[in-house]
Amino acid sequence: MAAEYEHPYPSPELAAAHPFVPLDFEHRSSAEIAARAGAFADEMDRRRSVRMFTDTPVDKAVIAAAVRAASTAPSGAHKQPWTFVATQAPAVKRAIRNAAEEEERVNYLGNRMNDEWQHALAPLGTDHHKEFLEIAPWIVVLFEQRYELRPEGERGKNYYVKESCGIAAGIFVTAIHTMGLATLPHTPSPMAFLTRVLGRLDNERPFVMFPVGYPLDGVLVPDIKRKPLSDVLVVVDEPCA
Ligand code: IYR
Repeated sequence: MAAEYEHPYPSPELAAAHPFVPLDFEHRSSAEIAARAGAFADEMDRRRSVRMFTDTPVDKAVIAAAVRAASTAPSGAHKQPWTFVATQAPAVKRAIRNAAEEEERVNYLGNRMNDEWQHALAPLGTDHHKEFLEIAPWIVVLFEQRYELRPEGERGKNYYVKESCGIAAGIFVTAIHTMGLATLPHTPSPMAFLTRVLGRLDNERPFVMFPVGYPLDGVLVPDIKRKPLSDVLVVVDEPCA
């Protein structure tokens, strides 16, 4: 079924001014689409945030592939406003763990998180101990680029930075799970120490960090349930107003 477009994209003027290429796309039968859709959702439903990793090494190439996947995320004006900073160096991981635990000690023990927040976290049992930051073979920190720093030093504007980085983070988590490793989106708060420890410039701000590795054998995870589809999907068939 070929829909008729009054305003085809790209317009001939646009195509004359900027390069366009044919979409690389594999057409599948609706049966295959349905099977893949269900299989993917089932696979993602097996993903869990993990807080106990082994120290088994993971190849740098595998981390690079996860970042390559994440960096395909759609972004505002295709600015790709992110930098993934990865480390497997024990001294760097130790510095990150120490600084994270210092901040979290204030959060948990110094009452920087209010009672409602601590209550919400109680079933997860998180606390200020972050040993996994030293034990997991890799820590990957996603920095958002608040503005673009061009090679000559001028600033360029980035757009929808948080949204873009959120999508990139989602693809990173998906890549790590799909390849057979585990991670935890971790946001020790505040995260400014990551800028210092990892030597980043002022245009970058830590967005989220990911310890990555193999889950410890027999690791337990909270027995949480996901919201039923009926709670998270609303299909609208008529305009409401
Ligand atoms: N950043 C803290 C607290 C924390 C907050 C939320 I919201 C979580 O879902 C989990 C933890 C920490 O990492 O412990």
